[in-house]
Amino acid sequence: MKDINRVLDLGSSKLTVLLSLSGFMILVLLVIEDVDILHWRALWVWKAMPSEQTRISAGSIDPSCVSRSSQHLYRANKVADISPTLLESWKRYGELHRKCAPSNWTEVLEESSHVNSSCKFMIYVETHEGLGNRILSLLSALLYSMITDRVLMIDSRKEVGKILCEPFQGSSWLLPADFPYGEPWFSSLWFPEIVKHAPDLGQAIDKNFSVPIVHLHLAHVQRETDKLFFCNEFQEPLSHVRTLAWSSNQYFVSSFFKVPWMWRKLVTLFPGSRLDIFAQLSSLAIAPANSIWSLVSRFYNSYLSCSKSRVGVQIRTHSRPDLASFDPLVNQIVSRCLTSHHLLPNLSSSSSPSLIEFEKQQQQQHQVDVSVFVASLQGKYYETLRDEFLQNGTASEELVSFHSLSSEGAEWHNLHQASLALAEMWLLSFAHHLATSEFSTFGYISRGLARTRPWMLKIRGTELHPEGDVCYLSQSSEPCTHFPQQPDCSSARNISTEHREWIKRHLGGCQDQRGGLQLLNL
Ligand SMILES: Nc1nc2c(ncn2[C@@H]2O[C@H](COP(=O)(O)OP(=O)(O)OP(=O)(O)O)[C@@H](O)[C@H]2O)c(=O)[nH]1
Ligand SMILES: *[C@@H]1O[C@H](CO)[C@@H](O)[C@H](O)[C@H]1NC(C)=O
Ligand SMILES: *[C@@H]1O[C@H](CO)[C@@H](O)[C@H](O)[C@H]1NC(C)=O
Ligand SMILES: *[C@@H]1O[C@H](CO)[C@@H](O)[C@H](O)[C@H]1NC(C)=O
Ligand SMILES: *[C@@H]1O[C@H](CO)[C@@H](O)[C@H](O)[C@H]1NC(C)=O
Ligand SMILES: *[C@@H]1O[C@H](CO)[C@@H](O)[C@H](O)[C@H]1NC(C)=O
Ligand SMILES: *[C@@H]1O[C@H](CO)[C@@H](O)[C@H](O)[C@H]1NC(C)=O
Ligand SMILES: [Mg+2]
Repeated sequence: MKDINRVLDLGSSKLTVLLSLSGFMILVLLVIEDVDILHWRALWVWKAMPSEQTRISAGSIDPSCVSRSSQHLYRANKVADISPTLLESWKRYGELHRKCAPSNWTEVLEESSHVNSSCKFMIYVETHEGLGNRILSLLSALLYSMITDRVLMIDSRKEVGKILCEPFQGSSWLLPADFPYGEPWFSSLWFPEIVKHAPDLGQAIDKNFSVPIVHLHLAHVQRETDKLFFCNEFQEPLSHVRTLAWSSNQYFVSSFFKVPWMWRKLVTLFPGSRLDIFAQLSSLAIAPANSIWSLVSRFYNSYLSCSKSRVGVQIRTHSRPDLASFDPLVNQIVSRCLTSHHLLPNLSSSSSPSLIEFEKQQQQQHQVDVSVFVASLQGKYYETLRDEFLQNGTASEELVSFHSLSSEGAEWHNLHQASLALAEMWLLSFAHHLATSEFSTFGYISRGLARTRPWMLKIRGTELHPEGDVCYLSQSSEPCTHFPQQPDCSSARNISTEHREWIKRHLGGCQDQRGGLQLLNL
């Protein structure tokens, strides 16, 4: 952990920086040859370099998206280890995006003969949900688009397109301003007009798939006909439909692995047991835009980087009238989880433990031992934790500092809160140790980015038990699919033995949601 501090302490030794820069240039020259996408050079270079020499160099930073290359250097688990087949497929997918980006969407949607008939499209519909749900849905739509060779496009009027970088070089994933959007549906559902009137899967089946577009309704509640999306037999006919629209709030990647056709594609992209799919996909496709990254980077370097260890705590309650209320039981559970599992040192039982010793120690070296980043809608959790540690100090006399970026007080759907939420997800992901809330998609994003198994805080609902087991270690860094669907497929029994064995090994229930489905990866 010391080396990442050194990495960011660029002023400390100009000589070292110069030496490593020249080494870096040679490596870049060696590596660039076979990697033609500028953004990904940095990833390759890191893999080629021993971690001790990793340096942020201006040469490797894409000015239009600084976070893309830099974010990995801030993580405890620095190397963005991406499966070579996935990287290859991502490069091909970027090419497809460039070749197929249409100049006239009316022509695409009317299936005009002017449009290259080998190009197919996926419109990601940004629903009215928390940011965690929207990102999970986006990554699911992206992975499905990759394995079905569909160009993924997103709504340029909403938030996701504003807070994330463009993932493809030389091609935009934003639907253009002159896209035939139409009027908002009701007050908040900004479905493009064309999507609003599009047939759903059931109607498409009735029409034998001879339709220009199908709207896939893949939220947590689905009609029987919507669920048929997860049946093997409908994948082939769907592949002939020019445009699909994806509206969802779930991480369906786990469910994809149950569909034989998708499973065969996916196991080549993610071979072996390295199933940190969220981490790999997000490191390719989702990077905070510069406006958000500047906040993240400034916060990290001001408050978190100088400590020996970093802890991320995300406090999100569910199933209660006010999700942002302060509950002393929640506070007790968080405190207890952090100290009993050694994420934080124990509090001292008296308010002034050997003050003289402490004073001497501070005069010699005054480095903060642990910095804790707390994310919650309710700021009082952060304040209470900070005050406890200020008042009592720790039994070991280690220093713990607490930090929080926002305390919004309620959940709003606007660009400002989405920006803060994204920044906080990323700041959490830089921690060496994480404690996140059960059932929270917000927490799933931070652990997925961090590629780590967090401690799961048992603070869901109102019947809380601050004695006993207040948290447990997550079985996986992958998000839980809260509501995997149980479709009634005619092909249900037609699963190969190999596939069945794979499912038994790599898919399990979730620890924080009965009936959930999760990829087990670590
Ligand atoms: N800035 C900030 N916003 C938060 C925080 N917790 C919740 N929010 C807001 O509330 C929304 C939470 O929704 P999600 O991101 O879907 O996460 P979740 O509610 O934990 O997960 P689900 O219950 O599965 O929906 C975010 O998009 C934010 O707008 C927080 O700690 N910080
Ligand atoms: C797009 O195509 C439609 C149908 O062919 C046509 O009416 C329209 O003028 C075109 N728009 C532009 C900007 O070329
Ligand atoms: C149509 O798109 C495909 C990519 O899917 C490309 O290979 C082909 O060259 C394109 N054809 C034309 C006429 O542009
Ligand atoms: C449905 O479409 C397929 C090809 O997409 C065709 O082979 C089949 O005959 C069609 N069936 C009906 C009833 O139209
Ligand atoms: C912290 O206190 C608990 C008892 O409350 C004890 O079991 C544990 O060992 C202590 N941890 C350390 C690091 O001293
Ligand atoms: C903090 O110190 C006070 C004495 O000032 C003590 O009563 C209290 O139990 C201590 N808290 C903990 C958690 O040990
Ligand atoms: C069963 O699966 C095999 C290979 O996966 C496929 O060729 C066959 O068409 C499937 N049969 C049915 C009834 O879906
Ligand atoms: Mg939510």
